[in-house]
Amino acid sequence: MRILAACLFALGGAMGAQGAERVVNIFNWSDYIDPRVLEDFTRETGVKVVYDTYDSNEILETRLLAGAAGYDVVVPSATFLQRQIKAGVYRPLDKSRLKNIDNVWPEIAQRLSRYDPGNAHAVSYMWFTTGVAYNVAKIKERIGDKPITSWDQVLKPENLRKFADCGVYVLDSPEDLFSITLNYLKLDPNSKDPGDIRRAADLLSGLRRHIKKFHSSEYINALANGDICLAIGWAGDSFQARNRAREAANGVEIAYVIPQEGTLMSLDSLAIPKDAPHPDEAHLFIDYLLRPEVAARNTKITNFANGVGASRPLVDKEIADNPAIYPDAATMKRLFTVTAPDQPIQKIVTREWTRVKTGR
Ligand code: N2P
Repeated sequence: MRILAACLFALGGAMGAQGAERVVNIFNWSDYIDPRVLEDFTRETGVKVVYDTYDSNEILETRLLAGAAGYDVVVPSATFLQRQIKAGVYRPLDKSRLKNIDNVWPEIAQRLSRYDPGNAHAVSYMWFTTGVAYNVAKIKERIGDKPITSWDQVLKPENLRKFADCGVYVLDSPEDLFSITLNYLKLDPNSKDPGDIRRAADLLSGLRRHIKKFHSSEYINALANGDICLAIGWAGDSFQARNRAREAANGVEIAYVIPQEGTLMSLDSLAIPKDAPHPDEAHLFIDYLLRPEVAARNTKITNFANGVGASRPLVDKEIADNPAIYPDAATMKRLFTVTAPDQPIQKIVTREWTRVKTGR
C-alpha cells in the first residue's frame, strides 16, 4: 500500500490540471545537451521528457515532412529551418510564454532572423564552426612538426592520402562539405549554381578513396579512442572527443583547427512543429533552456557556444576563452554562412552528395 501511495504521489507530480500526464517529446541532435538538464527540468516542472536523437538535418526534414511525427521540440539548423518554415512545418512561437526570451544574444538572434524573419518561429540554441579535428601524435608522425593550418592539407587527394592509413571520417553533411569546398575553390560558398556544385562534388569525389566513413556523430568516439586520426567535424563535437580521451587517460590528444581559408559558421535553433501534441510543454522546455545557468551547463557538456548571451559570464573560462568555440573578432572575419537551396537545387545537392559518397 505504501508503495502504491508513493507511486501515485510520484505520478501526481507529472499530472496536469486535467489529470493527464504532462509530456514533452524532444528530437535533438546527439551529444547536444547535458542529460542532467532534462532530469532537472522534469523534477522542477513535473513534465516528463521523451527524448530521441538524430545526427543530420536530412533525417529531421524527412520526419517533419512526413507529418505527425509527434515531436514537440526539434533542433533544425538555420538553413533547414528557413526552408521548413516556408513549407509550413512550424508553429509560430508564443513569446508571451517565453519569459526568458530577453536572455538571447542579440547578435546571434539577429543572424538567425535572416532565416526566420522577426524570429517568429525559433530561438537560437547553439552556434559553431566546421573544421578539422585530428590526433596530434598521429598527424605529427605523418607530416612532421607543422600542424594543420590549411584546407589544402585535407582537400588535396595527395595530402589526405597521408592520413588514410590511420583513418579519416568526414561529416555526412552536404551543406558543410559543399560550402567549404566552394570557398576553398575561391567560388561563392553559398553558390546555388549547379555547375559550381558539380565542381565541388568532383573535388570531393577525388578524396573518397582516402575516407573511411561519412558520418556525423561516430567521429567523436572514433577520435577519442584513437580509431581514426582525422575528421572534418563540428567544433563542439571535436572538443567532446578531446575531453573523452582526457577522461579515459588513454594518451590520445585531439586538436581542432579552423583552417586559414575560413569555414562555415552554422546556427541551430529550437522550434515547435505545427502538429506538436504538447505545445504548452514545448514552450516551457524552450523557456527552461533560455535560462542562463541552464544554457551554461549545456555549453559545458557539449562544448558548443550557446545562443543565450546572458549565460556568457557563467560559461567555464576555458570554453569562453577558446576562440574555436567562441570565435574572437579576427576568427569571425574568416567565417561565412549559407542559405538554404530551394527544392530543385536541393535535389541536385542530394544527388551530387550521393555521387561523392558512393561514386554513383
Ligand atoms: C551535435 C552536433 C550538432 C551540430 N553533436 C550540428 N547541427
